[in-house]
Amino acid sequence: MGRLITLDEFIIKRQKDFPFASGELTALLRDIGLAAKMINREVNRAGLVNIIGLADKQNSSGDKVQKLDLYANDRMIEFLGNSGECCGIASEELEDFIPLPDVESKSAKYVVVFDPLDGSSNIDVNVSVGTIFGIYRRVSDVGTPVTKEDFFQPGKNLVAAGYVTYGTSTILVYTTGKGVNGFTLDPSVGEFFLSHRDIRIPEKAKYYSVNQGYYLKYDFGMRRYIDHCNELNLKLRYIGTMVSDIHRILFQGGVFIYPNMSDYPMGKLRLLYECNPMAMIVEQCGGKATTCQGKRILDAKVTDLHQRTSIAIGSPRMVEDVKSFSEKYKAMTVLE
Ligand code: AHM
Ligand code: MG
Repeated sequence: MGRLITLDEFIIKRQKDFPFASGELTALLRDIGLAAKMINREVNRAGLVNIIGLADKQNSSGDKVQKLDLYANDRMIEFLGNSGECCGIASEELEDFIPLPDVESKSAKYVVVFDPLDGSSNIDVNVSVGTIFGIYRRVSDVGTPVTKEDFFQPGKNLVAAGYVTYGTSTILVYTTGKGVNGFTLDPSVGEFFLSHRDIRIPEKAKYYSVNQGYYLKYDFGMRRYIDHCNELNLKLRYIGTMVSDIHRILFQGGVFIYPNMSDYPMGKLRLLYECNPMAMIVEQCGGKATTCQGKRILDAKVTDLHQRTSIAIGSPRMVEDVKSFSEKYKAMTVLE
């Protein structure tokens, strides 16, 4: 067996694969890896240091403590802001984007979008959560403040995307458009090591992942698709953290669906921070990511930083089935 490869070594080795290879994207990915280690440390200590729960609480020593998702948000901003490679960020936790000033008069070319801690409803109960990120090249002129057009790019313009899952192990998975690789954190040495090379998603599988509790809030096509999964005796797996559900699907196959529903007619999940980066990763693994009506997620026009979309993502044959059911019952698509 060869020597273990660290995330940093791997990123540097792969730099030449990238069309604009100048080391900037490499440095940016490394900074995100560092932020992930900080977030991981805090996620692991959350129960001990009492930073779960609501913001603005005091801990037992009377210090003000921060909610974990805000902590994660701050670490991402801090590491990206000091990198000198990122000129602007947009986060699920912030209303508007933030332009970042030049660092040491270096003008950055990239903007980063992220969900600092996905799966917030699971934080307090020790169920796995994750960080999702996507990187675009800016479209406005280098050296000027970023504009909203830099963020309103379709997902197909992403130059890199990734996620970190803080589960039984902490795993960082990323792509720069040449396949997908995963790295597991060895906490004893504080390094991510290459553990999952060139991940490929199974064509189909015996798993489906959807919040079936909302069955009656879905349209007829979605209800019939769920009935179909039940008739086939497929196994339902739903963690309630998109990152973790999709991470499982990358290896075991299956489909993750967050449909349009009466409470969220456009779907609940965010296009920029959640769906686009995960769609790039899944497509790079040979999977598919569409709306529940079959439109490719990465082609969706972005008109709002917090735009929502429905999503069906995972094994290609299963994502196509979702579209077939939507088309077949289109005439009956009434959300009650
Ligand atoms: P969050 O970013 O506020 O955590 O919300 C997104 C999460 C996803 O990770 C998950 O798939 C979904 O919301 C679960 O929603 P629900 O509880 O409605 O099924
Ligand atoms: Mg989220």
